[in-house]
Amino acid sequence: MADDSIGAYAPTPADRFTFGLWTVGNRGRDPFGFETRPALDPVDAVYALADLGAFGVNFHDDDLVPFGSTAGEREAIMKRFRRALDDTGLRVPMATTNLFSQPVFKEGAFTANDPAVRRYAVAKTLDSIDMGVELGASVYVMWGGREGCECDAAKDVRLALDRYKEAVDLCCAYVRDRGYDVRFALEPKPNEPRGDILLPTVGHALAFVHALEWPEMVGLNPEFAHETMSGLSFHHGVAQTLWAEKLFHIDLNAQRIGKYDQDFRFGSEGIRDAFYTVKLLEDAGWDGSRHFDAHAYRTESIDGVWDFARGCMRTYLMLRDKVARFHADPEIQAALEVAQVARIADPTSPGGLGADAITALRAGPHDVAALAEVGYGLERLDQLVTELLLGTR
Ligand code: GLT
Ligand code: MN
Ligand code: MN
Repeated sequence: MADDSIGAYAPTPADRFTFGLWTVGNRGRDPFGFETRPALDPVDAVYALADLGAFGVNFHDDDLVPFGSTAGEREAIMKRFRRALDDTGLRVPMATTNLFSQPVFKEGAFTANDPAVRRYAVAKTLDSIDMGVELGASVYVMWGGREGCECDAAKDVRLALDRYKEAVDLCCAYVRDRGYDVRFALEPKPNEPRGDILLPTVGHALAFVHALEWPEMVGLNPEFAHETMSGLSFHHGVAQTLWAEKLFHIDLNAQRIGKYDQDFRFGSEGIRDAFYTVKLLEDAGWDGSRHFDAHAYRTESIDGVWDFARGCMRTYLMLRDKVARFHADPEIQAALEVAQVARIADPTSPGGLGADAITALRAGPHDVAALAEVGYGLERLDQLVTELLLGTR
């Protein structure tokens, strides 16, 4: 590619980009077709990601140590993987458990009706936490893909939420007991693989966290595709998560409203929402990993997988550059002034919540006619953002 801006958008570990072993290792299988790519050795993934300038790699227990491995096999795999991490400096900031692939979880994991399945799911998670901690992870994602149902008659949702809480509380108790430096991040998703999944949106998950035994240990891992599948604004969801001080992790990818969970390369769809998401994270000075939970199109060979990974990071950096331009652009700044954007920081009741302040607020004066006449100039502001994104300013 003859593009001299490539160097300017080359990622470095300081950008904190991470990928899952299951993302670059995705083999292109879908509900209608088999794998189109060979398996990727996790060690090869580590070297390739480090070469591309990533900060870290995340995994499910079964991505790294195949399900059913013996203790000896586990040890050998961990040793070899750790050597690759040490060799490259790549980090493991997050780990998670696969509670969805094996048939035992077909009716649920933490919220399966059968207590024996639930006990196994918790035990598998505790083993997996040990593995994550061994490799340095301090964020533990919980995506409950199998928690939910198709047949509503077969699931008491209120009791299922009791069991969900119990499972998360058990994991927190274990981490406290071991003295691990680990926080949990719940990942909402509305559906797929289940007809309806429990904790379907950021809002549901935030409300759930406050019912837990140790709410301070549990936050969220919102995913672009998952909020967008529900027709919701991802960046609004992330903003509310930040507001609640619960943004413990983030899954960046791309998705069109109304489709299956596409998990596309970041920025390949919904570029405006992607821009506002980057703006939000950067303006907030959020210091977590920029994790890409996405995978290459099924059409791609391994070269295409690395094009995909490069593309995710490069688009983030280009959008970050657009954010800086947004703040530096005098016309955009003037339009923000017309829109009174900064004034939302002024309290509605400068006198506070006391009776006198409320009386003063009610007394006004309220010049309703004059207020109603004000124009906010949002057509101009929004067009300026379009022009910024299309590269004409
Ligand atoms: C799975 C899912 C993702 C989750 C991963 C973590 S696994 O690929 O589609 O959204 O983040 O369990
Ligand atoms: Mn997804
Ligand atoms: Mn995800």
